[in-house]
Amino acid sequence: MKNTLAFIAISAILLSGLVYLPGVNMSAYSQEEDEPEETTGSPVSVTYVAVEKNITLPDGSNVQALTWNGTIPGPTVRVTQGDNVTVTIQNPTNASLIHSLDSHASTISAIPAYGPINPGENKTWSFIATQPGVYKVHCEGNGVLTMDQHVFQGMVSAMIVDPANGYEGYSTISGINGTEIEVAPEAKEVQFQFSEYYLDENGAYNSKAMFEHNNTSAWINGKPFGYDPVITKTPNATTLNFKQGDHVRFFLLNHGDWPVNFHMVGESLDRIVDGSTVQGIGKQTYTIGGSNDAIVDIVFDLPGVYAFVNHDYAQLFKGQAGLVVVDPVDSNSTSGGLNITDTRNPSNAIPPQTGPNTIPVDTKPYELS
Ligand SMILES: [Cu+2]
Repeated sequence: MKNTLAFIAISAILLSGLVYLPGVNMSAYSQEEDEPEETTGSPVSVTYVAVEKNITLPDGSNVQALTWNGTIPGPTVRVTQGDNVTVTIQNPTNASLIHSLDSHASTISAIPAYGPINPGENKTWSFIATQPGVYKVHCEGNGVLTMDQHVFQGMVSAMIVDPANGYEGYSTISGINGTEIEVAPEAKEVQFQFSEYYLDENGAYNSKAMFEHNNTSAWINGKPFGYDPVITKTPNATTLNFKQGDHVRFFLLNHGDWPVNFHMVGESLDRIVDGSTVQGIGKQTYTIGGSNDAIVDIVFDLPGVYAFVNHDYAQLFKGQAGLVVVDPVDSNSTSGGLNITDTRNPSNAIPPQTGPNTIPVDTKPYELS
């Protein structure tokens, strides 16, 4: 009861916008009066539109979805460290709910920037993308009230901030002889966003299940088992496809409540960058907590079939698992042996814009919309 009262009190304060901290001049935090920060980066404009719609999951079940721009997850935005990003949020007149937007890439006062936007209203604010990483973008509902519902019904997306000097300069130590090695900055790139669904039989949000951490399913880029046409035989699933010797950079972002213990069955995580720091070389698994991210580089030395999983068995078997197929450089293809005829990569796993060290790959449409 105490907790409930505290929650209501905090929510009421946030809703009213009347936050008073003793000894702090709150008017100094008004974003409207601030001089723009100086930056040598480029101006970038991005628009998020709140779209409320029904979405069908691969198993045929319905989600009464809340989305940014009509897909789960919403559009990935890619900027460079130092860029001046202007965000516009539109809540259309036909929307039924108040929405709002919180970008973890921004360091600005949460109030008023992330505050409620009524149907028929817009909001615009700007920030400098100061730190590289893979950042969560999400709805905060109405002054954080119902934020959980909006996040778990799909209102999340990613903002990748590339380092100003690209993905170079991360020197590492070889596990065999202890000498310093460099991982080449150029790589094929993949984004995996992780989260959970908490649904009733009609696809509506089940808050009781969320508070009990009892998710209906777990997803990568919106789809439970969306990259596994082989083991689970998920309808319309598609693998990721690479060539022997490819260096692949995985941008990982966890929107969910459960941690993601990221593991690539059959490979080691050759380099893990967390924030601006190398946190591991040749590790088996890296744990990404709720609303956290990491960038993992893997070189696929041998052809074969590999599985990326959340090595939490409950979440793995609820949908956070998929396959990577690596074809040999020059002999019979592995993908052909699995009857995979279209080896282009799914569009929702490949960042839509290239970065400073991107090796582009062919994609095929694969959104959840
Ligand atoms: Cu919302």
